[in-house]
Amino acid sequence: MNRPSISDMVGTAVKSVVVTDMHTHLFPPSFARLQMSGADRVLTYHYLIAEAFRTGPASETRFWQTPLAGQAEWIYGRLFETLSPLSEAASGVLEIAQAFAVNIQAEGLDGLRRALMQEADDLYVDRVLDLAGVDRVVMTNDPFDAIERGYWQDRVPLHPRFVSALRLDPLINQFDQVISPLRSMGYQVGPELTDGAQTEVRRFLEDWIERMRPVYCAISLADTFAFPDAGPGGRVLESVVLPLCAQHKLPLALMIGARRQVNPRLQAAGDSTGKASMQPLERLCRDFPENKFLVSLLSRENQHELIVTARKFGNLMPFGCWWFLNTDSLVEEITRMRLELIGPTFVAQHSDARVLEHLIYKWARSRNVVARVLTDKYEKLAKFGWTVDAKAIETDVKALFSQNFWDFVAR
Ligand code: HDL
Ligand code: ZN
Repeated sequence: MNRPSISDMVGTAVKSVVVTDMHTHLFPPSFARLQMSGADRVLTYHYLIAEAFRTGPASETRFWQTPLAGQAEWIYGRLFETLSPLSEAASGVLEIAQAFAVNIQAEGLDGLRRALMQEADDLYVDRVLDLAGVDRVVMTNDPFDAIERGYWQDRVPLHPRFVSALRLDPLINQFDQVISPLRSMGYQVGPELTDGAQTEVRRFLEDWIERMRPVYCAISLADTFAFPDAGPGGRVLESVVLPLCAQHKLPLALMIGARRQVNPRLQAAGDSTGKASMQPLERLCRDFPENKFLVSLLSRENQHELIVTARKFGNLMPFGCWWFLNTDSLVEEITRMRLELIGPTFVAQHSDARVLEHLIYKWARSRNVVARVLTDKYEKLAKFGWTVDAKAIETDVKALFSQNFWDFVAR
């Protein structure tokens, strides 16, 4: 078993594995006002907005007042015409263009506009998911978003390759701001989190679990997340969300380390990262053994200790290389660490895609990096006399890109 033959087997398995993308911000075409696709959406990805504002003086106010097409043209000028598109997100635009046979240097942004579909229909969605080798995408569904809430209440049809996840950020992080929307939806809650109010919050969650049928519940949390916490969010988490998730056998995804709006002028592009303590996570995994936790941390400095924590708790499933960590070099570093410390027992990646066509470059990159790392690891097994065969590699690769997730969320 030499390296080239191992590399071929790994490459084939990783290239052909059908991925479950277990955390995205994508919506199906039936959620028309929230669904994002097309060249102008690709170019105005908030990652690219942040990068474009580094290329010289510019007014954020004027940018936000500019219509979408103008925003895209400005970003294109700054990131593709003045300098080379060397960043992960900028080069991702080239990979999307290439997938649609667009020579963007020759055809420019209009060439991409002609090739991509701004108002995606189900056929286009299937085409892009197939191009990316993605079977199903898990959404981020926020019942506190009035537009999204309307689609669910109207029972609009859901494309079969879109799966729901119930996002709870406002309830846990801004409880005072959800009191009014909850009351307007008919739930008797007030500023005091009385037993009665907790019962009503639980009824609210039961109703949305029934409506959305989520595969997990999710919360993003700041680097300063503490547990237990005497504030309303901490009490809702401990007294309502955890028991409810346990009862429904719903994992809770904890995405920790997001420092929101460090630069508000950049809006969605204005968030940053911070190193979190592992202790709240240890307490949750230890003291709530009947709960399951999907966990992703945003700080590079947290990655090793997350994996060590995962070695301590089987109800902790590390997932993905989140947001600022989704770059070739950091996906490689994190995937190596994970394989070396917990073997193929984690969810290798999620895309966090906001725009449909993002799936194409985000998954192509992750496949390449994971294949490179796995080849090294299988070559080592062969060196120690282990028979490395295609079937075993396929099983491991499927586990990393899909099966570990579905096994973990199975009820
Ligand atoms: O909170 C989250 O789910 C993050 O992924 C944010 O949406 C972030 O803006 C993002 O898009 N990261 O990729
Ligand atoms: Zn996200």
